[in-house]
Amino acid sequence: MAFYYEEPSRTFNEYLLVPGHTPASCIPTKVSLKTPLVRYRKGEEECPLSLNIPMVSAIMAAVSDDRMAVALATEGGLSFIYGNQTIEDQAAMVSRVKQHKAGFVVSDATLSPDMTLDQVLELKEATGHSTMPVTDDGEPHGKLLGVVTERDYRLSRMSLDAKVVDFMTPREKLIVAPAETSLKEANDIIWEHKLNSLPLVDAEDRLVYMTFRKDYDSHKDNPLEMLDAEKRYIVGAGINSRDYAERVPALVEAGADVLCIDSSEGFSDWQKMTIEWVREHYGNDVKIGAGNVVDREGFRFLAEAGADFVKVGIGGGSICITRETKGIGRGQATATIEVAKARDEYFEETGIYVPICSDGGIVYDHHISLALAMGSDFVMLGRYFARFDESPSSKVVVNGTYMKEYWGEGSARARNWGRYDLGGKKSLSFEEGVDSYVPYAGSLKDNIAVTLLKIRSTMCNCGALTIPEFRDKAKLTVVSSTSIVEGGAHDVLLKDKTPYVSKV
Ligand code: RVP
Repeated sequence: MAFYYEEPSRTFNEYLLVPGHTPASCIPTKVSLKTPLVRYRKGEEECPLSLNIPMVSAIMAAVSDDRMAVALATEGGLSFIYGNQTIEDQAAMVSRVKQHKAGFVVSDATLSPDMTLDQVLELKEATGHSTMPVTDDGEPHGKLLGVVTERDYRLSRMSLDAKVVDFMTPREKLIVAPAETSLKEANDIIWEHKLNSLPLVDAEDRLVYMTFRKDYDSHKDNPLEMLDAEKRYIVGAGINSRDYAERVPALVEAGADVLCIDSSEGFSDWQKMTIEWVREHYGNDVKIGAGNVVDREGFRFLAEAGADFVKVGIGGGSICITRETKGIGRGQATATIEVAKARDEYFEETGIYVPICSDGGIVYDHHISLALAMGSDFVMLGRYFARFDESPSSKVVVNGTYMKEYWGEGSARARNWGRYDLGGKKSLSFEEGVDSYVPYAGSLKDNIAVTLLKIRSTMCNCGALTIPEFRDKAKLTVVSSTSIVEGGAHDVLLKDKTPYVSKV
């Protein structure tokens, strides 16, 4: 006979936090949102890789490319570059993120000496950069021959056919610094010589990085940046359980800091085999998360298989129709609560803490707080990030309003059938996701600042300054459907009738 759960499975919207005592010392600016990303022996060692904010962006073509990865790592989170693309393209995206050192830029507007003024203007228009290094081969790491800025050409007097070599500021007139120069030293040189930029070169005079006056300031403004030992941004990448023997080496070579098996349902031998392959070839050096699961058994299976973190959630994603098409899934809150208990139980037994990530179904900012209170170490979001300038999808006008496109990995548009693969030869597929629009919301930086302030404020309402403390102190209550109505604006005539589009 089938097993029946006694309680219905619930979503985040059915819960509220009951505030606790807030000591005077407990204020939002003092809250730390640092949280472990990968397994470790808690109490005995430091977690080898932690997030500075508990948010990662979804492994989706509409969400996580290299641009998103840099923007989110700057704020203290992490992106998993989507895997539904060729191995070469995905590795190239990872490598582009790793080439960004905080405050140091690999030039993406490099000129060769025989280019024309017309081409300079075109590149300026395309990249938005007006300072362009000139190298012998026009590549970002070629031999440095000069620099072109707006001060080097006069459009009213010069022919558009003029060659770069004839109007650039040549190498001998440039102030440069060695590649090992620290950001602080570079900034001192910039100030001392009243420069706007400073090229860093290696012993053969090849260009390594450009540093700009403004980048030092922005680096100082981002104290939570996720950086590796060489001050490069930390980045993750999605993999599948089919081509890992080729994909994983390419991603590791490109510098991915953490991998995650991307599958709609992860309680399977395919995931175990993928993790085992990684352990056999890389030991514990390569970090790999797995999922998704929604119960204790699923968690145990992946934790015992060696997963570095476990993702939780089936069918809760905003673009996901898995529950409708296949009838599998579980309310996201219930799944998170049960898997968090399983994680704690596993820790009690083994001394090993395997972080969990609640993935999908975050609609409001306070859902993130609820997920953390319920035991999630961090959350994965798709819709949330898809709305920002930095997401790879197009911005379009729909009925007079700016929207961004957002489609599921199981939609006909993505055709990421591998994510839903259950082995065997596949001749027929069906959709488990939709293609949609989400309201355009502006820059990631501005939005995430508000989201994080709300999370920190909620934590203070519960008297907590850290995520573990929040989890220990949280008191959660299920709310009735009528009290959900009471929670919104009610029994008043709203002056502003525009729908509340900035739902996060
Ligand atoms: P959301 O943040 O609610 O938009 O959900 C994002 C999550 O939805 C992803 O991290 C992934 O787990 C899931 N997803 C992605 N594509 C699809 C689909 O097409 N069904 N689902």
